[in-house]
Amino acid sequence: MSAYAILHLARRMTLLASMKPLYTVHQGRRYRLIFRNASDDIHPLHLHRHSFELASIAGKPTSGVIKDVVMLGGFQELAFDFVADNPGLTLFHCHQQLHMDFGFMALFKYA
Ligand SMILES: [Cu+2]
Repeated sequence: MSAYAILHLARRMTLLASMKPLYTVHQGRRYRLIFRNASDDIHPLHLHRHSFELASIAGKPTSGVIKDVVMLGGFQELAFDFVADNPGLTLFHCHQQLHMDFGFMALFKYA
């Protein structure tokens, strides 16, 4: 691992350690997250420690599609549902490192 990579990793770990939960979920409840991408960037959305069911993508309803990462295309909309069934801090984020560096991430906590 290069010195740059080590510094970058240390910076990310410091950032994650300093994050405060943005959303509170209740164990056993089902939540819908709805996204509208107002840019032409692609966002690989990832929810840690949980799977989610894709509810719609690009205006098309879906069911039975279980994932933990989904690509939100440029100027696209999507929605997914997840059940809060794994207590603990849970990170949601875009998988593009630059987008994370600009803050495209949120921490969920259980009540
Ligand atoms: Cu992104």
